[in-house]
Amino acid sequence: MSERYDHFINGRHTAPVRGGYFPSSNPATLEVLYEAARGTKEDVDAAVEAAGQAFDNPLWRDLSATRRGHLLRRLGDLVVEHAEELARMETRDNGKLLREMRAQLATLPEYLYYYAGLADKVQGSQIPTSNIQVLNYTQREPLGVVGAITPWNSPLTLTTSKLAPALAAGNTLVIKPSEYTSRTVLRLAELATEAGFPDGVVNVVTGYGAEAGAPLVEHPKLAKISFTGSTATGSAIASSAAARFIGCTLELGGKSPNIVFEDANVDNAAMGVVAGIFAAAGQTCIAGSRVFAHRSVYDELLEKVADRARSIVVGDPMLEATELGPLAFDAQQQKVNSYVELGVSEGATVLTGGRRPDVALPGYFYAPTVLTGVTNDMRVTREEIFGPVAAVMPFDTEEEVLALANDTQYGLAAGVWTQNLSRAHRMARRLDAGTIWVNTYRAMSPMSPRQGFKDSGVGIEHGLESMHEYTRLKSVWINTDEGPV
Ligand code: TXE
Repeated sequence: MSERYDHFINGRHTAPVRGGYFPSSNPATLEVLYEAARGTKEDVDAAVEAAGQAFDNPLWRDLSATRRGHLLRRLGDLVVEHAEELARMETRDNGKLLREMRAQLATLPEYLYYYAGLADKVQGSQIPTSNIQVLNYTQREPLGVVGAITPWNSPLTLTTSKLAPALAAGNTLVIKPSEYTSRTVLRLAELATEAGFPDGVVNVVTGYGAEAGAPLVEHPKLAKISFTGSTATGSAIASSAAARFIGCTLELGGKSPNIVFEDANVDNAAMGVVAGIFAAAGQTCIAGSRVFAHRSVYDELLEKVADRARSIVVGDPMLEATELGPLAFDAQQQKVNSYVELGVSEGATVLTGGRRPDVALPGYFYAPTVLTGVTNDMRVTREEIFGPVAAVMPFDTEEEVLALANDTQYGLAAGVWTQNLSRAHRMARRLDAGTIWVNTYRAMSPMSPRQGFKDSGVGIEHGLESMHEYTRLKSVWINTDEGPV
């Protein structure tokens, strides 16, 4: 009998009102790991109610911002203390490499410490209006109950990117993690209680998108929704939020270009291309899935990337030697495979990969795949595959590659490999994406704001700017004179 986990509402493990549970399994071994509560509207109502009461509770409402920061710092310390436990838990849940998870757990506390430090530095200002008798100042206030809906590819990091600024700003939270990865987010909520956050400040309702996510988005008492996931679901959430005039922050899909110029260090670029697309088995929103190589270095780059792709050790994500784990679930494997087949039917050539590799474990493994003979107008270069599939295309001029790189519905990130400083700046200016990397890929910090352009998102995550996403601005006018003004 596998373990069973309830919702976490008002500081307590809470059984689902309708009594349902659903299984969650290990994508490497296919064994059922645990059952999680199958949340419904009734559970969401209870969680939002608890979060609403916690928001009005003087224990939280009147806590100084400095003290809120202190609680976040304690949560960061607890994450450090439980790092190995959390890393193993998440690897079992979504198949991410244990060593990748250990690296994530090394930086995760930084998010909590960073926003802990910002908590008491978000302030308003005094405005020098033309009427000197009137004092006008602004203040930033928390919004209220924030809903956070998060995906399965990096549950802890992507949830913390929302939780840390939302709590630092004084809000309360109801989190709906992905149905594929409930466990670590539940554990994070337990640790928040252990850190001293009052009951009801952090709540988690587990379950499916339509059954638990949708009622959360539609809840009339929700002040804001923050979502990371697919562009299709994000669009539905944005419509619902807009209809009720509540704010939403959306971090959505991508089809990021990774561009290698003729003046690049090709060895470094090849490593950057490999890390860009094969890290986390390509299941990252920032995956560099469209690789553009200048025709003069195209063959050399392709050979280096394909050689490395063939040598990548695919297998058990728990093992130190493994370089690529499984895809996170069945539908992901089917999706990746059907995109590769579609590419071939559109005229692409599979240079390497394109199949399940020989791995003793029964899980959803997929070999690192390189497609050539593709053009920027095929579905494999336009739609997010979300798997270890790189489409490599040659180009001749800077103008041409700029046009190709920007010719996409997405605008999350872009990589540029060049040793020409002017070109680096020119590309950074003209690429239509929220994050630009030059001679590196994937660099990230809680301090550095990230915005998805075009269909890749709305609003900003990370950095000081993200704090503002979780506050509202009030303007106060006070007559400082005895008489009327
Ligand atoms: O996404 P969903 P899925 C992309 C990626 C992937 C595809 C499908 O291409 O292959 O999306 O993944 C909740 N109301 N990304 O199906 O549906 C759901 O329960 C409210 C890119 O997992 O967007 C989960 O918690 N919530 C991405 C979360 O939304 C709903 C990361 C994400 O699920 C809902 C993940 C609804 N109607 C997938 N329907 C990235 N940007 O990194 C679903 N959910």
